[in-house]
Amino acid sequence: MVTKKELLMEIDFYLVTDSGLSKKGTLSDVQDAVVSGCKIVQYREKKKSTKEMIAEALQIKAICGDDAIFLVNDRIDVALAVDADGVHIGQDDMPIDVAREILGADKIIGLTVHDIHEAIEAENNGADYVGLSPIFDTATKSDAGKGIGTGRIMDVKNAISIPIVAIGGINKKNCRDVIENGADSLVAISAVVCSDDVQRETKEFIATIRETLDRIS
Ligand code: TZP
Ligand code: MG
Repeated sequence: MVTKKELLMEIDFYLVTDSGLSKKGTLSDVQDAVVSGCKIVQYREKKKSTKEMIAEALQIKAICGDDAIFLVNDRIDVALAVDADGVHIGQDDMPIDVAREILGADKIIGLTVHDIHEAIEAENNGADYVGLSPIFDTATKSDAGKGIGTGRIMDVKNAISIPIVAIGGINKKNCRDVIENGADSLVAISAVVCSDDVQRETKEFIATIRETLDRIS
């Protein structure tokens, strides 16, 4: 069986949940994305109680099963409570070495980085992948800052060997450019969860990413 860490090397479209933006709800979005071939889901929930999050996280974990990696944003306690595959944390969250100590070697830890220096530090401190953010301006995260542009992705790619997940303002028009410039995977929140058809959007993102990766390899 492929381990979740091995599966991390195969990710293309990466789903991050957003219950505030979602048209059909978080569980529906996860279900639609996973049946459409999405191999990684991050449960990002800023408004619900810990109790509600644990209940929802268990349902997401069940949907992901062996098919998709299941990560929890920020909340290491919630990830531990439901035995998620890992966490995604930011620069101001728990330091990565402390998170690793708590979670153990087998869990996946993703870290948000904004530049090449943070990316190198993330790899040196044991991150399994970096989320490079934000590539473009975005209204989805109010404190995301200005888009760094696709040109910066390749600089990061040349400096680290763990996977790069691009995030921020990505849609179907600009996603080829993101992959051509060195991203291994990408997140598109509003472009997917605000849609009427999350299955169609997920499939189209995956097809475009795969086609672009094949063309440039
Ligand atoms: N982290 C950096 S940008 C962002 C997050 C969670 C929001 C991305 O959302 P969208 O709608 O894909 O721009
Ligand atoms: Mg965070």
